[in-house]
Parts: sequence; C-alpha cells; structure tokens
Amino acid sequence: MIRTILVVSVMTACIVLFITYAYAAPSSSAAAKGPAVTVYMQGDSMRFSPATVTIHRGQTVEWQNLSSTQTHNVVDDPSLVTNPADAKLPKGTKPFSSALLREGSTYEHTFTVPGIYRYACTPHEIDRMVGTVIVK
Ligand SMILES: [Cu+2]
Repeated sequence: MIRTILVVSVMTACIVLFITYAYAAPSSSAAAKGPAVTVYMQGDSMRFSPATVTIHRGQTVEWQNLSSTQTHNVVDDPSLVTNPADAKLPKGTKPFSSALLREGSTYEHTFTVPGIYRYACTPHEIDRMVGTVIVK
C-alpha cells in the first residue's frame, strides 16, 4: 500500500515537473526580450561599432563602452549636438540621450517608430563618432 502511494507520488512529481518544464520553455524564450543588438564603443577609437544597425520596430539597442580611458555617450537630440545633422529622428519621436558612460557601462533605448535615427557621441562628435539606427 505504502509502496503504491510512493510510486504514484513519484509519477505525479514527474508529470508535474514535465508540465512545468514544457510550459516554462516557451516563456523563457519569450523572456529573451533583451537588446536585439549591441553597439560597442570600441577601445580607444572614437567609433561606434557597428556604426549602422538595422532592427525592427519595438526592438532595443544596447550601447556598451569598452574603453578604459574614454567616456562616451549616445545622443540623439538636435539641441545637444554641434551639428544638428548628427542627431536626426523620424518626425514625432522624442529625442533621447544617455549619460557619459564609463568602461563597461551600458545604455539601452527601445525604438517604437520606424525610420532612420542618426546619433552622436557628443565629446567625440568632432572626431565623427556618429552612428545610425535603421528601424524597419
Ligand atoms: Cu565618444
């Protein structure tokens, strides 16, 4: 009798585990909601890499500074750049900008409006540290 209860309990536990796993699997892949792409501020070069990325509407771009000596930022705000052509946004979208990012620091922005976004790193705009996000 006890043996039967034990067997049934173990079987139930296995079924519960299987169902939990089966249902958890799709949600964990849906949880891969992190950035669609990472743009690096490479070493000490004044460049975004890749300089142009293409994503779909609703996706997020992450920027990460890899430089131990240079702080960089991500600015898509015509009022904050020297040359307004370095900060372009589709009509009806709000400007955005990060703080100055130290080594290892990241900044994320989610793009909800399709179009072409041109942004700059303001300390290195003069070095042509500019990038483009194309949102389909
Ligand atoms: Cu920079």
